[in-house]
Amino acid sequence: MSDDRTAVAERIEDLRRQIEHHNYLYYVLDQPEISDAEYDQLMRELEELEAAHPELITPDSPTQRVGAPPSSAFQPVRHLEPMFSLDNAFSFDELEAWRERVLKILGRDPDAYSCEPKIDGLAVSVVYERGVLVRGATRGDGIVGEDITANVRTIKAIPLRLRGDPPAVLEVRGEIYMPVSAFEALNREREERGEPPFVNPRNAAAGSVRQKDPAVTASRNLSNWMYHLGHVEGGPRLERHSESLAWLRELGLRVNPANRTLHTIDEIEEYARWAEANRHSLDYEIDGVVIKVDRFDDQRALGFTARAPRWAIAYKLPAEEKTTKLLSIEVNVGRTGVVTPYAVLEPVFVGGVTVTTATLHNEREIHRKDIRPGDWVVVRRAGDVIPEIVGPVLSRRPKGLRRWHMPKTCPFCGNPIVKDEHGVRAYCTGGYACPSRLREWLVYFGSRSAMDIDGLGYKTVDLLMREGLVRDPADIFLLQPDDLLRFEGWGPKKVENLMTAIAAAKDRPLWRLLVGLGIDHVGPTVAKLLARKFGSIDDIMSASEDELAAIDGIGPEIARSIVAWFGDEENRKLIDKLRSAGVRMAEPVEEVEGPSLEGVTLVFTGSLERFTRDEAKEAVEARGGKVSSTVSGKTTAVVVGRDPGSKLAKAEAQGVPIIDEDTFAALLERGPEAIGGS
Ligand code: 3B8
Repeated sequence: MSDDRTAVAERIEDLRRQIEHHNYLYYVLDQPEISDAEYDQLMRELEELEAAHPELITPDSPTQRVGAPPSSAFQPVRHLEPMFSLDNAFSFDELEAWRERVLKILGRDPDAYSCEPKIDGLAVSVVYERGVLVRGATRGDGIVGEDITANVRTIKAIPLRLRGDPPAVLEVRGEIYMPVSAFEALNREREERGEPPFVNPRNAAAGSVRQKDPAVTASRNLSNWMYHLGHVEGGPRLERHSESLAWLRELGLRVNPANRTLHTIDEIEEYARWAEANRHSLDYEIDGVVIKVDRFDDQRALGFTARAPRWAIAYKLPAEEKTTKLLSIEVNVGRTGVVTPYAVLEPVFVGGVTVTTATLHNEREIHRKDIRPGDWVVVRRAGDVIPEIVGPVLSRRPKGLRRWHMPKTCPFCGNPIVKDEHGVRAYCTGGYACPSRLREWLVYFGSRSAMDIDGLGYKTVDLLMREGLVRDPADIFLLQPDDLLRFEGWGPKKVENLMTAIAAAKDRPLWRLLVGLGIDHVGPTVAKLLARKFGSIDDIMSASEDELAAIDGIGPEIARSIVAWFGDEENRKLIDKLRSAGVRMAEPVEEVEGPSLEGVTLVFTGSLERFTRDEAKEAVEARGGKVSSTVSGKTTAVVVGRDPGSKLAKAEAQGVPIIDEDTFAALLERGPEAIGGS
């Protein structure tokens, strides 16, 4: 290596060490010593040097967190040691019963317990080899988890390289979680874009970790606490769990500073009370407290049951409930016209948030629980964002409260409200004229699950409706830059972005338009079935209920809803208007995914695990291949599934190649070369 290159390599290594050190100060110790700008400067210098010397890039470089391309599936990985879960105690009585069992097995009380907040996140196992992160995995079934290495690498709270003197192999377990603040920010963004919010931080964390594209995981501000030493080769001799936590911390891993080593059951119960009282001042959600026997030799003596260690227990905190006053019951009109009642509450702090409203589902539910406007009600937030009304406090009911009834007319458009055949769901009959329905519909139309028009959130929709620019989804495509440029805050750049997004949406696949139409029961799955089967809006529109219901995955109720939607004059006008606005109304001629199977003829016998017969046939034909029902000299191969029929014997007799399902899947992926053909 030339002197120059040696100098560059040294500088690169120096930068990496500095960046790791500042990550540690920031994420683990919570004591940054440099500004964000200075940190960015170090990263930039490293990125530039690596760009100039790509041969010096290593996977453990801090620039390489988002490296792997999106993968189609998570590979199974076997854990180095089984990953157990914890048994629960739901009361101090049950906690004391656990301690009695421990006492009985050990013949004495443990001299110390480790008490830890029980993080409500996603359990993860991370493996370091000679200090370098090589693998991240979910718990899975405890024996085999899913390989989420690419996504774990994007979480800055988890170091890519350990500090100090790492052992040859270290498997460490902990929880990936989404800080409450990050969760709230993420949901605000999602709502603004018209996307459904995550129900709680744990779902948000799990959803973020299970992303196919690591770049999405990277954008989610996930964090981590490590709490368990798994398989180790090398390293110091440790006698206690509390020592192992201190060691993990020295290695640069995040270990919760709220963990305590305590000695008596009274201290443990005090700790649990502390956790219950303070759970909402933490920036992570907890659902309990974990108590572990501290000494490793005691842990070994106690061992495991089939599913959990006997040396640890999770004391679960109860879901929080509060009493407040139900001020009134109001209604919302959703994108399909469904009218949903909700409770307006005297603000109450429960489950870490101030609650002012709660959904009430429908009128029947309100009567079943006998909830009346003016009641005192019990509100519960069980880890969910949307709080629930448990029921009224009848002993405190003021005199003369009347039962609530669904209004006869829509409060937004004045049109009649009607009930469905079961008398449960209520609908606004205002159609396109109902501003509440239109607002929700437009946001949904532009959302990522439908036409994916970036920038068409509530704020923009409200403006467009207020100014009378948009009265139905088709109007979106008629917008002109000048319509928008006159509004405050709408500069040329912002206008251009929205116009570009709208223009791109004209050419979305058919299923996205179908979803956007907001037909009851037609979400992405059903829409894709329809698009694949019919290929155009016109063919779907002219299909009968029977034809629709004959499709695998579409039942009579969905079929009825589709026919009813297209039977509505106003809806058909919308379709025409979308068409004239240049919105795609048919699938493009099917583009062949993967290699060509031209000239290949397959015969199937027996049942496949991953494909129905129709799917298998479709996959072959989409690639230009043929499927035949009889084995002949023209047969390229016979695909044999479970319980094959006589075609197998026939193939054997004629010397036709026989392949299994895996080979068939490989054939779809890689073409004839997968079976040695060309
Ligand atoms: C053994 C120890 C499972 C766990 C454990 O905060 C075991 O320790 C476990 F088999 O699931 N969510 C914690 C948390 C979870 C576990 C744990 N410690 N602090 C948690």
